[in-house]
Amino acid sequence: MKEHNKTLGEFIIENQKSFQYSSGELSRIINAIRLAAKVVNYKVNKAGLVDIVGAAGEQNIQGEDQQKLDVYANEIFIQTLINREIVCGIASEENDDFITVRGSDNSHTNKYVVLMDPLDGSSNIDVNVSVGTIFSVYRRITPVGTPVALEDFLQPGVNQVAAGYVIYGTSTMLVYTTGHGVNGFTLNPAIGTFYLSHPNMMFPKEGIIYSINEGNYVHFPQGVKDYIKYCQLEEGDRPYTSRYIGSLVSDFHRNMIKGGIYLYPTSSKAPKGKLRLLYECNPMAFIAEQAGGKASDGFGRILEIRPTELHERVPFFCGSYAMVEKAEDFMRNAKK
Ligand code: P6P
Repeated sequence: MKEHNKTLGEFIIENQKSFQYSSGELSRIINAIRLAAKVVNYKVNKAGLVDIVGAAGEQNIQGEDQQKLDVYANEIFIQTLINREIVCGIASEENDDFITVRGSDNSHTNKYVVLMDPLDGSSNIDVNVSVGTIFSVYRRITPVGTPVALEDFLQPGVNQVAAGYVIYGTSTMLVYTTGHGVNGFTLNPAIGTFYLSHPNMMFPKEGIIYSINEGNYVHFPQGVKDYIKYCQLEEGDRPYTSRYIGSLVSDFHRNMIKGGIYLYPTSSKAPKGKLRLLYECNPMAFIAEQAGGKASDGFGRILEIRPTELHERVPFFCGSYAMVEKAEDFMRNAKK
């Protein structure tokens, strides 16, 4: 009899011995994400039917109009993580400051911090385009028993113990890594179970898809302009194909399966880039490297950047290894 596809729960149990810390801790983190993803998925799929679409009338720290689903997703992920008694702190794109989380015994004995973008690409909700949740997990570095501190969140990406994303698309998937490869699980909505559908996901070393908002072309650094012209050149396997959904999780996920590069460079409109280091670039970079890809700020490894602020932005070049290397070459040569 064909063995059924492994469920996420079975996968976690099978692999928790490879988690560098206590086995149960990983399960509680991923189980919290799993439950929250199912709840948010239900609302995202109903967005056109219930009064949950459209701006919530507030602005987040980024000065972006908060969509009601942003606010809803943020609350669901925060509450689910708190209830699992595993985190001592949470940082979110939607919250100006980090949240200190006490255990049910009012202590500060939980050992993990989670940073997240609860609903990335939310401006696409009203037009029925895929959106995603991105999360990043660290072990705290301040003493257990004391309140979580900003330095627990400002760790370089190389310190992540887990990272992943949920993509609410034509199907809903949870894709994550704990440093031992990348695995993708697809939700069967009829029974509310995630099944292992994409084991050991790997970026093709090369690809023919480049993802960038070319509307900003005139504002890009010369190296990026040169790379775009290289992609459009009639030579070898070029011109490449331009695919840009405007939803990082969707562009990243497609590029990881088909091969490609995503670029969000600096521009005169976004002098440090647009994407946030801690809860967008670092988790996606961890996944990319675990899948044999590469993630750079145009000159150096994303995961080695030492953060200084919770919501800091960095330029982001991420995807198939050879394509990111090529883009870095153009950035370095333009500097000469
Ligand atoms: P632009 C969504 O707001 C996001 O953070 C990413 O998901 C997406 O790739 C990017 O911004 C789109 O930004 O400036 O091209 O609309």
